[in-house]
Amino acid sequence: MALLGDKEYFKGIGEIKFEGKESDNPLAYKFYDPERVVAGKTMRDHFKFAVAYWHTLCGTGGDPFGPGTKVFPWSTASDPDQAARDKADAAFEFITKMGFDYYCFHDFDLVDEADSLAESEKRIERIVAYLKEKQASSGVKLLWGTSNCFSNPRYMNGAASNPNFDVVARAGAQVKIALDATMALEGENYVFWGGREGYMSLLNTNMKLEQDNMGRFLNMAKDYARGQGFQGTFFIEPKPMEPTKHQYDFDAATSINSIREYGLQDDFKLNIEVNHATLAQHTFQHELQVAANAGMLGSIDANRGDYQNGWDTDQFPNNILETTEAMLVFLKSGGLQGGGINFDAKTRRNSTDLEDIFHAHIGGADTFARALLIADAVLEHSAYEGLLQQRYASFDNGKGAQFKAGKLRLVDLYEHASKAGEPAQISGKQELFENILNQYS
Ligand code: XUL
Ligand code: CO
Repeated sequence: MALLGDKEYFKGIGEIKFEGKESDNPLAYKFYDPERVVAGKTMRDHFKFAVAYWHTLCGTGGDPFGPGTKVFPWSTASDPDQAARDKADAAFEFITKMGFDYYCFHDFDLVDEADSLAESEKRIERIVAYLKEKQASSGVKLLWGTSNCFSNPRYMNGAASNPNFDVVARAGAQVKIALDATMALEGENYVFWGGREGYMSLLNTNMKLEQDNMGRFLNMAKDYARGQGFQGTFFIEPKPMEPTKHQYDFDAATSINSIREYGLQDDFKLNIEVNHATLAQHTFQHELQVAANAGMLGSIDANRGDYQNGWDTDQFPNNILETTEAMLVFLKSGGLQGGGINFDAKTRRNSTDLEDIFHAHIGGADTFARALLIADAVLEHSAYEGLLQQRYASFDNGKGAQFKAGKLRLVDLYEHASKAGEPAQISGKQELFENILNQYS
């Protein structure tokens, strides 16, 4: 076993501390105060912030029009095991300096995939042993692991939903290895994001067979992990499209239906991503609410889209009002079930200083912290909850309460309406609701 690395990658940057809104230090938190208690819990425990290995340690800014622009000092070794250890050293230095407690990975973010399955598995086992030591010495934990069953060309027609059983089996082998790695590192959850699980054209697709195969596949993965003693939660991460034209886990409602259809409701919840919500023509808060209503609000992939672009730009969160509306749902539904807030976001292609990664994560954490404070104040001190209750007051007593309790028949509605006459016009007062959010911001 190689010695744990002692090289410093982010020189000149120390631990990021909370200094408050008045601080002019760009490398300090203005709102994220980890130990501050809000609504009965510390900010640290509410959020469980995590760093996404794939963007922060691996993503050098390549796009369809040009190669990466970022030169990462941890990506110089030609030996894959050495490169993986260097990357892990940089990851843990960064996470620790941010004061975060968690990270998330895909299998082949940790180490490059080898030519054979057997050698890939060995590489993963070696880096997992190294990460285990890094976790033990730093206290940093694994929020979730996942497998990348979308980048390798073998998955061009899908992974679990591939029309060829050999590819389905290969994806199964990969998921088994990724589950083993996640369990060895005491990962708290495991994610399935089906980047290639969907179709480009219905003409060449047997949708029913593909979806049933995915259901079988997820059950096999769950049964295997449970058999090995895994107690964490499995998450489906919905996304409507990109890279496929139509992904099967389109949005929260679609994914909840599949979870129930395939009998996975006791083990699976959702990982809601902001930019995936907006690509599905929903708001982030809508997707959170749909998940919460089903008791399946498991985790969040934090980022933001762009109002003008129709693709997954994965920018760091900075929209206070959008995040405040999300935090209202978050607080009212009792937070996340098992998961945390993973910054599935990348710095822009021309943000090429190592320091920019710190600015990005500081901004993301501060956005959530500020939004949480605003949402808490709105719930505790404003007229918001009263106004919302008032809007539904007709179900609190009389016939409305009987209806809500399931005690009326259609003819009872007929009789009530016949006596009551034309219903009074009642304003929805949207502008007033919006003003309250603004007032507490
Ligand atoms: C892709 C995406 C993935 C998942 C994990 O849009 O969000 O990074 O979070 O596979
Ligand atoms: Co994501």
